[in-house]
Amino acid sequence: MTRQTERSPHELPLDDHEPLEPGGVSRRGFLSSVSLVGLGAAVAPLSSNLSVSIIPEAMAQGAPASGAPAQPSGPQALDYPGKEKGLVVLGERPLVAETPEHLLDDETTPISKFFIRNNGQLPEPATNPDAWKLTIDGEVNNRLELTLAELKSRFQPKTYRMVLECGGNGRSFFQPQARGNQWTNGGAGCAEWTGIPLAEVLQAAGLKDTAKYTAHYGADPHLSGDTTKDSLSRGMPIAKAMEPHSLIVYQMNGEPLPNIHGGPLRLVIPGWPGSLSHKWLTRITIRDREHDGQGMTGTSYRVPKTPMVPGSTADEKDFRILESMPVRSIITAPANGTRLPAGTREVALRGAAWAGDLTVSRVDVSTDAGQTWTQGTLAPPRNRYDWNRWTATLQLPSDGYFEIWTRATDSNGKMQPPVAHNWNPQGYGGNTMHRVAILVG
Ligand SMILES: Nc1nc2c(c(=O)[nH]1)N[C@H]1C(S)=C(S)[C@@H](COP(=O)(O)O)O[C@H]1N2
Ligand SMILES: [Mo]
Repeated sequence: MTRQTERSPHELPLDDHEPLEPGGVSRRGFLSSVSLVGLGAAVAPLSSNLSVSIIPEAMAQGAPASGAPAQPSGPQALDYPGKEKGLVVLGERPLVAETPEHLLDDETTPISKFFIRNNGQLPEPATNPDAWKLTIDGEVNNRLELTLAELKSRFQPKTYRMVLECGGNGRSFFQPQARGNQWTNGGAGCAEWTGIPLAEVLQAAGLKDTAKYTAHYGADPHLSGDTTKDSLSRGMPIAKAMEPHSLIVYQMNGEPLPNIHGGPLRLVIPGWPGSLSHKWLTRITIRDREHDGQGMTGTSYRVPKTPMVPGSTADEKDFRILESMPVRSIITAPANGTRLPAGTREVALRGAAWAGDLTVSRVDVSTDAGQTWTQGTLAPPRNRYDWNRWTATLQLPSDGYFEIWTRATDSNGKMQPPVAHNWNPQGYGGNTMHRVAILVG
């Protein structure tokens, strides 16, 4: 299912024009040694015969962090039907792959570039999608059992472009290393989702006064094959379920929802951890209390209420469920590792920013490690929960090596921090400023 690139920095084929195929580096924490010797392995778009990479090891992407269980050295490019090879495999069992920031340069993330996160095995693709069944039960007056065909004919579909982001996005920026897939910023994408507002289906089922929380179930078998276990079963307060943008989705970017993204039917619950956006959705049970399914307990999708000593043992009583995701911005062009011609004094940047349930109020960029900042221009979102595309123009004082930093600020005035904040064992909330390295000359 995957292909290992297995290239050392010096073995890159000269005809490889992929701008940022990472190779042969071990990914370290964001702030570990920053060195200019040939540690990274980017192929600069403007100079395919560049012999050394300009990407400091600390900024390289794609390999497991040091201290991770033994894996082949070097990143593994995804090899999956319909997916770009530039996606980076973070895990094979279950299959998890992230999208390097420079592949998030499209306004709407194409399916071919959209990240993949599974907790269990992939179910077989549905042979008759319209016959797929969804059950709504629990604290409702009328238990519903609807086929996808009935769902489509009984309710009015809505289409919104919305960010889907893994709860662990940015995890690799924590030190000491947090447990789980070592996402950089690529556990996110922004697609057009078509589906039926969950609220309308819940209204049709008739919520009882006791209805408090949802519980989501899907068709993906547990990794172990144990049929008594769910690979994942998360839920949310009824108020979030009733938001107009919480959708039961059957189309992605206008196409039938692909199997790898939960087709034929999934939830998309924007702003909150991606784990609520249940794939291969078969049942939503309404509960009279918080859900306790797979992924709801312990320190899963939870953050400390009071800051803990990084690396220390968690007291689970001190944790709360992670709800809205934190503000984040990424630079999508130029790619990390780009080499520009000598004399270049102006760089046009493109990027994206989003802020969970909130909106983005501004994006700023810096070329001097945050001593001075230049404000970017935000394009308006199409609808709530869409990302903001942004642009900025930077002046460079000279040739040489620069790191471009970006930070977004949310509508509550909170800004991305320079280092991952509020350490927790499973590494939620790592929304550090994004950095890319460029070399002029
Ligand atoms: N049934 C099911 N739904 C699931 C998951 C899963 O493992 N099983 N993973 C969740 C997580 S953790 C994320 S981040 C998103 C990822 O969606 P994607 O693979 O379409 O990008 O799906 C969510 N829905
Ligand atoms: Mo996730």
